[in-house]
Amino acid sequence: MQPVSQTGFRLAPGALDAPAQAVLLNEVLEKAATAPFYRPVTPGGKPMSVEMTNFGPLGWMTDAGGYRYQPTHPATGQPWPEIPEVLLRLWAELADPEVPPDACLVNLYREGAKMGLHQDRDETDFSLPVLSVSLGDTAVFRIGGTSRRDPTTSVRLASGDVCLLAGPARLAHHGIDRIIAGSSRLVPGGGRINLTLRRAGPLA
Ligand code: MD3
Ligand code: FE
Repeated sequence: MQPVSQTGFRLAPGALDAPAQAVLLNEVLEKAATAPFYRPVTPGGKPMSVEMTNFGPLGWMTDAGGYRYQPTHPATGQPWPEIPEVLLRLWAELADPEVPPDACLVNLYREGAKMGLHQDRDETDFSLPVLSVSLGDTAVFRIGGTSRRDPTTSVRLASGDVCLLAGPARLAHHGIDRIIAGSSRLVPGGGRINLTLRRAGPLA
């Protein structure tokens, strides 16, 4: 495997300063009041430790029916809230100025939550990057290569960090080993919120 610095993985540490983090978090929590976080269940029937909701035209979900994108919240049946404007601006600057994202997955990690090593392959087209924004407690993130057997490296994602996964890194295996509880005081009740912007549907 190539070093992570050559695979299309770009980390912008502290891209959002403390006030910008607080403003974004407020907007996320406000939108989550109408599209509440819920605990998804894997196709195999196991509840995930991460809680989720989505913003935008399409939201990623999993249940007994499988992994997919859908336009409505599984519990409320309502369309997902709009993607926060500040995230659309970040996407235009860092990911693609022409094609907007159509999906923003919001992951909530309370103490002890993690996400196993996986690839993101439920999108129609993998040519656009994925952009991720971290808020709250620091995460120990693991990223490897396109083969599950490729070696992995560990990277800490702290509050305000933005990372871009482009090119070969777009299909890299990755996961969250653990959250460092108490490393930030941003999220009420403690924990970490990750926002991931993607183009899930066709490009045109
Ligand atoms: C590397 N989320 O939602 S964000 C996911 O912190 C997911 O909640 C993690 O993996 C989280 O699917 C990691 C950073 C990230 C996002 C997408 C990627 C890394 C990625 C797609 C390809 C490769
Ligand atoms: Fe992922």
